[in-house]
Amino acid sequence: MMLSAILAGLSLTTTLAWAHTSSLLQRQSTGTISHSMNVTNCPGYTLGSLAENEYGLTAQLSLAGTPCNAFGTDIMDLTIEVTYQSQTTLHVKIYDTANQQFTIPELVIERPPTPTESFTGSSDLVFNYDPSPFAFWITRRSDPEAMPIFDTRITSLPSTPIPPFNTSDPRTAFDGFPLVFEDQYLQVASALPYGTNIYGLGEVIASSGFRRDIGTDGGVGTIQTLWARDVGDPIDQNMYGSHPIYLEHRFNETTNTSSSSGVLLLSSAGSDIVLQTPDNSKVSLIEYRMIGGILDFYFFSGPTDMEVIAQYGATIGYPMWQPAWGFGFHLCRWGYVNISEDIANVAAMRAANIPLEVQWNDIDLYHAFRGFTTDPVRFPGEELQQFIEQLTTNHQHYIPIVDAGIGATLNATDVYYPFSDGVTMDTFIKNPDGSLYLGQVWPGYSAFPDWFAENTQAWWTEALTNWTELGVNFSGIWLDMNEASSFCSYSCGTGANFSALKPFSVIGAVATGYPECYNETLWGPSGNMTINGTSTNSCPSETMETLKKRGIGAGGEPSVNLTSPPYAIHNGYGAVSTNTLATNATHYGGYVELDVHNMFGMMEEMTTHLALQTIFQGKRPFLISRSTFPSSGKWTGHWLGDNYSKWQYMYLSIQGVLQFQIYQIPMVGADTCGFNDNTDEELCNRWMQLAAFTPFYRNHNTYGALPQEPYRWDSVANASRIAIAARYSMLPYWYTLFANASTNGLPPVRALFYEFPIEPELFNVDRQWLIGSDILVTPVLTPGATTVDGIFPGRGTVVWRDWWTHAVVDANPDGNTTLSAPISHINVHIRDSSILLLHQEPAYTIYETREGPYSLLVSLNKAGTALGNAYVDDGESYPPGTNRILNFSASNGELDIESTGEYPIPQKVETVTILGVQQPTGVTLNGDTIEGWTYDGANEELIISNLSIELNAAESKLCWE
Ligand code: MIG
Repeated sequence: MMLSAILAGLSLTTTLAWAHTSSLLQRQSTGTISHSMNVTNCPGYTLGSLAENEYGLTAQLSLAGTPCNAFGTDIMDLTIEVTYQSQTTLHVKIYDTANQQFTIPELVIERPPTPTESFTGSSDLVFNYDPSPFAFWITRRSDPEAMPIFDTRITSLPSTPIPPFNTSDPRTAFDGFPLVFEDQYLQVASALPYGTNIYGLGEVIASSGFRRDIGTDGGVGTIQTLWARDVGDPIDQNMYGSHPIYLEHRFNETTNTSSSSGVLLLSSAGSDIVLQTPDNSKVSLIEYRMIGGILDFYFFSGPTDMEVIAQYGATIGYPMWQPAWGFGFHLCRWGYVNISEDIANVAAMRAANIPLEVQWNDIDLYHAFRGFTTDPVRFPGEELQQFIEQLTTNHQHYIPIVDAGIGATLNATDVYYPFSDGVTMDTFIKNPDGSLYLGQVWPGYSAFPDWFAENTQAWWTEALTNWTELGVNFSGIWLDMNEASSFCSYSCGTGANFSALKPFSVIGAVATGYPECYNETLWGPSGNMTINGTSTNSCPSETMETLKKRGIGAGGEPSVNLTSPPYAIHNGYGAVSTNTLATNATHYGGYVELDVHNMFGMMEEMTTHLALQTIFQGKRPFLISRSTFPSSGKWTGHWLGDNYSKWQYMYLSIQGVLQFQIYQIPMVGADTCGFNDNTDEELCNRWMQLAAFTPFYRNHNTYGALPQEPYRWDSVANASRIAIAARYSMLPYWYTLFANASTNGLPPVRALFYEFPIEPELFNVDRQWLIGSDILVTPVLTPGATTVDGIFPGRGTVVWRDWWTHAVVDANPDGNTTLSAPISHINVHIRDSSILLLHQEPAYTIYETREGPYSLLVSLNKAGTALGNAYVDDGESYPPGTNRILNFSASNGELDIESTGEYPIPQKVETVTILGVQQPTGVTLNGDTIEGWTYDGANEELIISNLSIELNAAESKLCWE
């Protein structure tokens, strides 16, 4: 079928009338309260029927007394399953034995398979428990006496009053931390070392910085709410994504050692996660409060920060492979209102000689704000097509936005296939009565894809495919509004005056099919159908085992308050349905929005990624998306949302980039120069430079703000050319780091302490970061500055050299060093002991850059040694085709290059720069004398040029003496 952008009789001005409510900090009214609202009397559980097996154990937990029904109904019978998943990962799952509570289906997030060997006697982590009252704790096998990594035996600790949601909220401080497992409220808490270092638990912009605030004596440091929300980058509130994973960097002052661990609570439930340090207790603690689901914990043993992050990746899935071009510079704004502006923009970038890899369009592209359309007047298909062809010819790319809400048609003559096909193919979220659920987004009343529905993948792939036929030959996709955002609350379109849109009458029938394993006893009569002799309710095949086992969640449970759960999470908008879908909206399979809300973005990312794999056979998709969840990195990258053109937000973007490395979504970056408000020359100058050293590099601006493309000011143009050239020369390094992320889960961007774990002065550092282990970035973050203070890790043991001049930094070993930082200059330093493969001639596009020759940069340490490696492939194939691994090592005046793999690298290494060399007398390559070298004594720099080192050769040897 064909998509048509022709929308008969539709006025283009009607749809902006709704106020965007993102500034409304309306609080939730708690409604009728029939619960005790206190956990003081919650009885906890008793463990019985313990059965050990090869991989761990299972047991039953029974409620140990009178139900407290604090914020729901206590569940009497629980099952605990402990699985020693691997050497490093321990899985503890506590669920209701009846399987009514929502559990994330395996089809949505693939879980690690059953272990192939037993780790019960050998794993790094050990599960310990008390049967009555049931409590568990996780220790390191190597150090059983140390304070556990996680420890729920803290019921007697005094607690600090958690600030209530609002002053009339009847909830008071909880007096203890019993294990509570109710249908609408789950609570579990663990002791942590006093004042320990916690990172993660976002998405958040934390006023405390990258390191989370754990509170001081008697204080609550952090209430992190997880509830996906469309909101312009607030501080210390819930926002777009939900990541119930933390990294603990535990430092022992006495022994001067550190060991890190990680904890994932794999749940999509709306949650408050509280970090606090109770009075006089000499411990800190973390407490989870969830409004549904089960307790599905994974513990990671580290013991390094990098290993914790990698182990988390091994559990939920490593990040997708990025196409090389994705590392280019991206340019976007809301308000390129016609194709001429795109064309002019691309030309202006070229004229200013500022590399532009990807031109983006925002919703301006759409006809009447409807996704998968193009405006026939402002973006005529043929012109758009020509424009994109021209980009393609120049090795540039185009990315359009896709909004989650699908505009509903207005009347019978209104043609819009993404909507009408969605209705026909039954791909939209429903009201509880089975009618079409409608919210409001830019196009007006809008339906929302139900990513659980059977036909959604086919429908979505077709919508994207058809869009390319309209001339939108995109190279990648930008997913927005997928919290999902709706500018009204509850089912705001239902009952609206649409002459042609009567719920369900449009498709003329009530749905008759039901999900696999539909249980009539639990959920009522199904209108069971028989097709080909098989009941449509039956559990069809073995692969559906996990479906059979999992609970369907709140939708299937009696007397659950879907709209106003008794425990009010600290959602910044108040009620859980505000500015998003109604929490009683229902999904295919019987799931309710309340249970699956936090996964809407991730499921859209998965569906879109799979669609792009179909459209671009054999090529790596490129996606950037706003709302994320564990495993999102398998499908997408992320931008940090609607920040402000403020210095503060430029600084805050660093913690965002660092956080998303933990979340296994390493392709991340902020709207460079700032989104909301107008930017200025100085901020944009600094920001264009800063962001060039973060993974996803895009300048994006809001509607109506002053233009901020880098060519708008000469100084910004200059600063951008400098920074982009450095970025493009480092591309082989970035690319290698990302290959490591996709194969091992290692984070490309690192907090300083990951590399220097026993230097406590680094634990709070989030004004600097490391790219891999070898590049240190120290940006200017304040206006009017000509210097910047930065710390050089290693306490004097590491030689840090300036990226631009190669001069050794005279670094203060005990604190900050003040560096010169005039406008258009960003401080970047190279660690010693490192060897980087670089592109020698950064060019206008990534393609042209990759076509050019290589160089090597060797930064020797005081002992004269260095190491490095590089992963090289064609930069676009999926699954990745052949590759080549280059291993570099230098010592005793010799640089060895070892090359393995099948991928042929036509480009040669033409220049080798070696830093830290004493005056040489001669240079040889594979035994042959080389003449073309120069030496700079001041920088101890040996530059050997006009080389032609063949990277396909198994071995090469460059010597100097
Ligand atoms: O309601 O598409 O975060 O990047 O420019 C605002 C318009 C919708 C929000 C995104 C922003 C984008 C804007 N969108």
